[in-house]
This record gives sequence, C-alpha cells and structure tokens, in this order.
Amino acid sequence: MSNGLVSLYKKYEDYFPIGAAVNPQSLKIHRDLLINQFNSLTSENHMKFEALQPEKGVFNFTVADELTAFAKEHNKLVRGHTLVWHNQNPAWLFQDDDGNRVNRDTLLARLKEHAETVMQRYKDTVYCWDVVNEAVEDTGPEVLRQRSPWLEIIGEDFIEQAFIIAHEANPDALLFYNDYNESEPAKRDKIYQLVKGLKEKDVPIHGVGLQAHWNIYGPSIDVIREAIEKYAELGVVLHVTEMDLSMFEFHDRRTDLTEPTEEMLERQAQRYEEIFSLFREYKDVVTNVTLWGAADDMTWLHNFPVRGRTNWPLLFDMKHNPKPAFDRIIKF
Ligand code: HAH
Repeated sequence: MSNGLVSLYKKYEDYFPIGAAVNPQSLKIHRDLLINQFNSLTSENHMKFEALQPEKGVFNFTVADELTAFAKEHNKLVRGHTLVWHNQNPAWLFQDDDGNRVNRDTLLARLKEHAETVMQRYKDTVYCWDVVNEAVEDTGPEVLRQRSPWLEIIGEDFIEQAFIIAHEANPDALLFYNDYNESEPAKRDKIYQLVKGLKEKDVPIHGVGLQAHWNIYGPSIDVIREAIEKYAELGVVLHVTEMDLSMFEFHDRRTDLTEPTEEMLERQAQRYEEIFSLFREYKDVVTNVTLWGAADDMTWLHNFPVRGRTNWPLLFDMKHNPKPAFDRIIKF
C-alpha cells in the first residue's frame, strides 16, 4: 500500500507479475507508480540493437544499466526487449566497410557477439528475452515477413539460429518469440506454425509473447481466449508483453478529442476487467502481464499511428491517478 491505494502487483501475487515498459523519462516521472504498482519492467527502447551497439563494437549500456540498477534496488523483474527485429537497427549491422551487404556468416557472427555481450552483462537481472520480434507477415500467404534484413541476409533459418545463439549466450534465460496482431486467427495460425516447427526441431524456445496492442472494441474476448488456448498447446509459456487498449478502432482517424469521454473510459474499464479475468483463468500458462507504459502521459500511442492525436490506453491517467480500469482489475 502507498497513498492508500491497493498495489496492483501485490494483488496479483498469486497469479503473475505485472509489468510496465519504461524509458529514462518515465523512470523519473512515474517512479512512485513503478515502485508501488509494478514488479516487472521492460525497456521500451534502450535494449534494442541500435541503442546497445550504435557503432560496431561500441556498446552503450548507460540507460540499460540505470534501468537494471533500479530494478535490482526495488526487486523488480526485467524482460529483455529485443535481440532480432527488422526495426531500430544501426546501419553498420548489415553492411561491410565498403557499404555492401554482409553475408550470412558475418551477420550471424555479429548477432552472436551482440547477444553474448548483452545477455552475459544482464544475466543476473534480465530473466527472459524477446529473441525475435515481429517476424511473421500480417496478411497473405507468406508466413515470414519478407522485408527483413535478417531474412534477406541469413535466410529462413534466421529465427532458429537466433534462438540457438541466445540460448548459448545465457542458458538460464527464458526465450520468447514476440509479435502483435497475435490473436487475429490468420496471423495466430502462422505464429503457431512457426513455433511448432521450432519445437519439433528442438530449438530452445520457451515462450510466445503476445504484444496485446488492442483497443476498446476488439479483439473479442473469445478471439483472445482461442489464441491463448492455441498457443498453450505448444507446451510453452505465454507472456503478455506490451498490453495497451487504445481508445480508437484501428481505422479511426479522429483527432478532435482532448480527453476521453465517460463512455470510452467505461468501455475501457469493462475490457480491462474481462481481459484480466481471462488472464487469471489461464494463470498456469500466462506467466507475466506487462503493459506498454504506466500512465497515459507517456505512451507510444500519442501521435501514432495518427499524428496530432492523443490516446489514453493505460491504467493510470495523465496525472498518474488510477482510472476506472484500474479499479475494475483489482476487484476480484
Ligand atoms: C511494438 N511494435 C514493438 O515491439 C516495440 O518495440 C515498440 O516500441 C512499440 C511497439 C508494435 C507495432 C509496430 O511497431 C508497427 C505496427 C504495429 C504494431
């Protein structure tokens, strides 16, 4: 308890850790909220490749060290995000000294050196890693996202190679495949096939990360339940890695709102309530639930994907006070 408010993570102690994505600013302005309400942290941007190794062989651990020190001091878990992704990579990674694309062996060697350096450094603080992020194509017949330098340079086995490298770098870390639109049946089935294939080859993968960037209209609870059931069949654990509930449907472009309507807040509260109730039902397989931020004053959904639009997707409001959604998920 602090400020008379129930602690979310303490309330969920018998279920799963409750996490929040953080950045250097939020570690300051959300400090009390993070200490009192959350017991798992994910670096929003500062454990990505371009942040940790901006130049070849030159690592920058300043922000990641601050985050892990904070986590250690306050007894928080840390999820590592992320090793292999098609975004936020430094340009040097895929090029040789002449600016030509490197070959497969060079890129694999660079990944190995990166993973070993980073995973060894944080072996006592980071308990799991999103080894591969967003490698599956959203629509159409292709399983793998075609426009990825990792696929283009290494080939189809870049995913299994990444897991093997990560497992060697730290055999104790839990290793995840992480993606968005993970509950949409078509993409869900592709992710399922991908992970099934990895398991059949004995590739060291331990979990599927459901990003859970959802909104107050969908996906429906039945669709989310089906996704959880399907992924659970794989015999892996599930982490909800980046949850938020946008106030807007995906194709809604409105930018006129300066604050959420009562109706939106109520709908959001109902959605958080039923979704958290579902997570509790599946607590044997859902073993971490992380939100992509702590309070509405700092979310990636301001100005994205619609410029000039404010959003209110989290459990605490602009002033860090609990929203109706918070009240609802601690009532059980
Ligand atoms: C996530 N992508 C990424 O995993 C995370 O690293 C980033 O900070 C924010 C969200 C979600 C996503 C996207 O990047 C593009 C389209 C849809 C969803």
